[in-house]
Amino acid sequence: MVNVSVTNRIGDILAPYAEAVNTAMVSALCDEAVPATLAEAMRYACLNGGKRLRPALVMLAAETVAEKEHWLADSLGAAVAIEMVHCYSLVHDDLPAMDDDTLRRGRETCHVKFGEAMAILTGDALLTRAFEVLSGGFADAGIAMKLIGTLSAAAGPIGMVAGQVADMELCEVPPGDEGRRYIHLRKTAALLQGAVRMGGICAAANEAQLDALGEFGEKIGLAFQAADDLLDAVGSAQAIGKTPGKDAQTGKRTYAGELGIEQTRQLVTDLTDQACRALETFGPRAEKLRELTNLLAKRDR
Ligand code: GRG
Repeated sequence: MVNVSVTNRIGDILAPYAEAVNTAMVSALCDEAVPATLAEAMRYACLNGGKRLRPALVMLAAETVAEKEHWLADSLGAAVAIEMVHCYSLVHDDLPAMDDDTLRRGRETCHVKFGEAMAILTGDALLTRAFEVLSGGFADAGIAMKLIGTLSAAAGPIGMVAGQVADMELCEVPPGDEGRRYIHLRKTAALLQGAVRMGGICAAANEAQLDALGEFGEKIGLAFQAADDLLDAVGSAQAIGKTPGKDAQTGKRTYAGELGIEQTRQLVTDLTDQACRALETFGPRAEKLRELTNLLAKRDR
């Protein structure tokens, strides 16, 4: 059953960030020099109802570090860039050679709509444009460099790509808790952790603040994945906008599959508490981030 009040409240918190990011993405994806079909496929992959969680985390983290009227504008380039990377990862993850899925965000996956070659190139184009946005989007070149370093580490061969390689059993992964943690820290948590660290960088956070955000990002990332596993195990295609039960069918190393539903629910609660504790150093300024974290533990999409 859909938990309307949780979904609505998450929507209320994310809405102003999502709106700003959607508008900025439309202009970042509107470039007459890009071949028409590629441009259409890039827009299809990005402007299609994602929650915009990662960009919201960038901007919420910036607000958590320091009070300033214009954080939304000052961290927007970082927010757009990380959402482009996320959208690329979804397009590539859905490909026949990877998860081979036909449904994403409630509609046909990019390769079903545009063909496999165009979907591969769409992912390539989104990934590279993300770094173009970062390199040109900040008056302070030092901040741009730190953002580029953080996003490439989170998304690349020690981050999300490593997680995907492990998830697809293309490298050796230890059995049990250790292996599962290895996969999910990289496949999912790395980008969420990258998001909050990028927000901290935009707000000129000090090392201790970046560490606290990093700890928060790791815990929320693992909680998010465990909650996603629960949705895959018990959710409906209509609610989650993708094919449910896929993980079990394909023998994926999921929390729900390996720990069972009840233990996974408890894990989501524990990781959510740990994430909120990591924010203590920010006091009341972290309230919105804490509320979102608690709501995400109960999400149903
Ligand atoms: C192809 C390098 C490469 C990596 C793919 C993102 C990913 C790694 C795989 C997708 C499958 C999956 C379940 C990943 C875990 C991360 C996750 C829960 C993604 C979905 O994120 P949401 O719920 O999606 O924020 P929306 O559509 O709302 O943006």
